Amino acid sequence: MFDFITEEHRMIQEAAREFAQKSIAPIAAEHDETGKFPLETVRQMGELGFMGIEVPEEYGGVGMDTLAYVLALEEICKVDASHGTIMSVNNSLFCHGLLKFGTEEQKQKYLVPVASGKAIGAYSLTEPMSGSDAGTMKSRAVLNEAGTHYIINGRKSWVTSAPYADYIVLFTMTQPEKKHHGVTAFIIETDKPGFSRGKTEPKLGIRASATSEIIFDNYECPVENRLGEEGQGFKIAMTVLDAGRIGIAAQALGIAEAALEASIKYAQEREAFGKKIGQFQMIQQKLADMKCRVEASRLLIYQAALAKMESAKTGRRYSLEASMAKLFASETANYCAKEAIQIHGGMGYSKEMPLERYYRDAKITEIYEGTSEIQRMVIARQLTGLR
Ligand code: COS
Repeated sequence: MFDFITEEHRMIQEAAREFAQKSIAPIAAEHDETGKFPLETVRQMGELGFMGIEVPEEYGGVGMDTLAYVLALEEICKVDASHGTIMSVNNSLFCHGLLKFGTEEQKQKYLVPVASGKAIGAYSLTEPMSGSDAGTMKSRAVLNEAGTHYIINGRKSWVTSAPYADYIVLFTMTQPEKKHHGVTAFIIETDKPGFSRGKTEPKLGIRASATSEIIFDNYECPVENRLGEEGQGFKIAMTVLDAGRIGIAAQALGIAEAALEASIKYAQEREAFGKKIGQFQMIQQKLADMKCRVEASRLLIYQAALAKMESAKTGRRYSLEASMAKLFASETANYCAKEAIQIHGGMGYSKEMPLERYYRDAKITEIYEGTSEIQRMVIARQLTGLR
């Protein structure tokens, strides 16, 4: 039906499906319970090429396109959204930024190991007092007198994968008086003095993905590790988030589909009042509404992926398409996870089935990489041209 999806796309989708079912499904519940980071399976995902799908082979990736990325990510998230979070941050928020804005040296040194999955990448924008209002950060980078290093101080929060990340793309203020135009991006090596990790967040969902604070105490960042120009950081952060939001939409779609598939099966098997529950109109309505939203999400995600691919040629911003996909798919994931529990009744509420995990995991997709409120704001601003 979708002739833009090629044989190659189907192959990576199938490979991701097989890996997720064989290697992630057996450990997903346990990692959710313990909150243990799944380092072994993440490394295996790297070996399979899932950690740098859109990165050209010369930089350690597999050189495929955004459609390949969303198809693979959806399959991983259908089984476990935590693995998907780690995969999506590595691919979109780290690799995409390095690929688009990095120098050749930066790509060789940092993109190659992260895209090949030998190292883990992260992205740090949020601060304790700066979340949605990303232009108001308090952390600072000051160039030393010799002009060789930036001295970075401050605290960043909610950094996905930070406890295990080797490299982090950091956004911080170099010229606070310039507000958005005073933000600069840097590539941080996490094994250097002056860098430390704060508390790991205890989370409602995506519990196997590790999220922590990071702290900079006179961290010396060489000038050659600046990503882009001074003052370009906010645009880099937003451009990268546009890519990231397509990934989160694919993650949400995976969760929604898992919830729908479980519900269809249950509706076919479970009996009440002498009938299969799928014969009752109130269950039929839920299944029908879930299915429509899942398929509409898929179309918005394909549209956003195609817009991003086109943007590589034309430079046109795809913020509208990315935010529409993320908004709709994340609300669909929450809707489907909630309805799936209702269809399953007590079984849905039990930890014996993964429905309650889908429900907890779905919630974050409406929050991270821009809340639903922020997505609506981006969409409306794109429509009206007003700020
Ligand atoms: N791509 C390129 N440039 C962008 C952009 C994008 N997607 N979005 C904004 N910009 C540019 C604007 O064009 C503007 O540039 P000029 O000043 O040169 O005209 C600049 O960035 C500032 O934009 P704007 O005035 O719209 O900034 P706001 O402070 O109003 O913030 C929102 C815009 C709210 C959309 C932004 O702060 C945001 O996305 N916040 C959510 C952050 C987020 O997702 N956090 C989660 C982090 S990951 S867990």
